[in-house]
Amino acid sequence: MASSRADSDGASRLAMKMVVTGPFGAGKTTLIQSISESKVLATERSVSDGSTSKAKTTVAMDFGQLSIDEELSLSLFGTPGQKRFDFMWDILSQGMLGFIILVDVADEAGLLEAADILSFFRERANVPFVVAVNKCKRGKVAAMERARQELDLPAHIRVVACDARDRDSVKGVLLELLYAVLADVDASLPAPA
Ligand SMILES: Nc1nc2c(ncn2[C@@H]2O[C@H](COP(=O)(O)OP(=O)(O)OP(=O)(O)O)[C@@H](O)[C@H]2O)c(=O)[nH]1
Ligand SMILES: [Mg+2]
Repeated sequence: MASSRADSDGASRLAMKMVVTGPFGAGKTTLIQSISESKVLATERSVSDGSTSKAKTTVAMDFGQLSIDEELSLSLFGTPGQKRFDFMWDILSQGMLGFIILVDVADEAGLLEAADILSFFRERANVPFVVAVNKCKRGKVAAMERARQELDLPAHIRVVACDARDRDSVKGVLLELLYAVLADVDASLPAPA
């Protein structure tokens, strides 16, 4: 599941694979760029169909890294948002220990897409996930409630508000996910004899 390797600072840490997914334009690449300690490998291309004011979109993946402590680091894989690249969703979901689904609740079409994306990833792996809502113009609480409702989330699933452009805010989301993954690992360990 997780693999050991040398980080960019030369330290050998256990890397936990986490995926950042969500609809087109939600802010996945931005989120990874805000938090990654290494230069983000981003495969972005010009948006070709003229249907949006956004200049670039992810066509394969984003990759960034973050060290947690001396022993642990996170490998962050961002997915493309557009469904036509969903073969990459499949590839990137392999071996993930958890995922973040980033949603802009003001984007109605994006909300519908988010429900499909969430089903896709939940079907691929039974791993913990956190729902992050950003661009909360009408307030964080309302945005979090909307996401919980539209994605039909059970009470134990964490929903957090964030600004994907802000490092500390993104750190908060990743910590939520990390706690959920560690709790999951803990729960699956056999009880002491
Ligand atoms: N206000 C605000 N803007 C954001 C936030 N996150 C991203 N943006 C902006 O939203 C736009 C899209 O961000 P991207 O990071 O390209 O979104 P993406 O999800 O990677 O997009 P695709 O790869 O095309 O699916 C950019 O102009 C960002 O600056 C946020 O939390 N708040
Ligand atoms: Mg992107």
